[in-house]
Amino acid sequence: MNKAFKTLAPVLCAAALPLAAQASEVNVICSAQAAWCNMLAVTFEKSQGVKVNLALKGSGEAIAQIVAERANPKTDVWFGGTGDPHLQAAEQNLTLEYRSPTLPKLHDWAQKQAAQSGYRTVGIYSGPLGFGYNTELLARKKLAVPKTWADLLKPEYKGEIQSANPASSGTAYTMIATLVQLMGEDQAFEYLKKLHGNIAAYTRSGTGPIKAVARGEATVSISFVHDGPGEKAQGFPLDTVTPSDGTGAEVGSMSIVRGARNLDAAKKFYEWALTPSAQALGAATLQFQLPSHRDTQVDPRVPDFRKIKLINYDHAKYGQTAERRRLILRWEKDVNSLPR
Ligand code: S7P
Repeated sequence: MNKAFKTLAPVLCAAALPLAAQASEVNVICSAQAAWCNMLAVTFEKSQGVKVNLALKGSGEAIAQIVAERANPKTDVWFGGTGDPHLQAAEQNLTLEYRSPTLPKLHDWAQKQAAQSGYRTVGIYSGPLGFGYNTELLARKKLAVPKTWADLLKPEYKGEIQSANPASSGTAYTMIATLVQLMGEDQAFEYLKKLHGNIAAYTRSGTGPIKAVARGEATVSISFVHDGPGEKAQGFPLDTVTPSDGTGAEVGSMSIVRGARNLDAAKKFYEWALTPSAQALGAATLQFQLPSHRDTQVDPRVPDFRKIKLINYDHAKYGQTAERRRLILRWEKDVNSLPR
């Protein structure tokens, strides 16, 4: 055998292997909290023998990256994050149509998310929007627990509230879409202008405000309430409440990127992430969203949806690229430009 061929033979043989046999890594953007993402990566690697290259990004940053990589995708799977940007990615043909055999075993809201995206995304968890508050700070400042959206406008909360910035955060966009659905658009923007006067800071990421409240850097946050029990379990004086006048819930989602380089590994990760044992890793890392697989054990600290006044959030409408862009632009122009 010629020397050059002998050297190249193993490489050539590997190149001739079917893609599936070579798929030993998967590139995942994870938009849940770091502890959960890391646990998913380590457990998947150990149990399935596929290396996970993990990038941690909030929902807003994740969609921006997937749009930027459109011509040359480097991401295979996008796990977690609010559902609206996943629907946007589907609408922009950035994600792959894939019908999981597990779909019938998921809660209706998770299946609906899949159906309304043309099966380009799927619900993996859900969680309601509400308020986090620092119990010690509230007591020290003699402030009442806010119970309604209107309560947040009271003068005594001036400079006490943190929210994320809707331009960068899926959580904050969920807040705008929720208020628009609750109040009607013009009234919601009047509300947001008044709320702006009471806001101490807008954070880049959706989880920033509740962490600041837990650590005593702010008194009240507008946050997903499932992020509360994890902070409390770490010893912070934090509690949560959902507004009694109604609120929205996210459908945290998962999508496979169209043009994924490691498609077989991507599908393997996706199917595994939908299993009850993988979904239980959320609560194991103190993340208390409601899991989408009906057989996943539900931790008692997961918010009880039956006790929350939920609006019938129109994910299809508010997940549209044009609608999201329009509402965020209006927020920038009518609200964020105002002095505080
Ligand atoms: O993991 C907690 C959580 O609240 O964060 C996710 C999301 O990445 C937040 O993104 P933004 O920073 O863009 O708001 C939520 O899906 C999830 O429930």
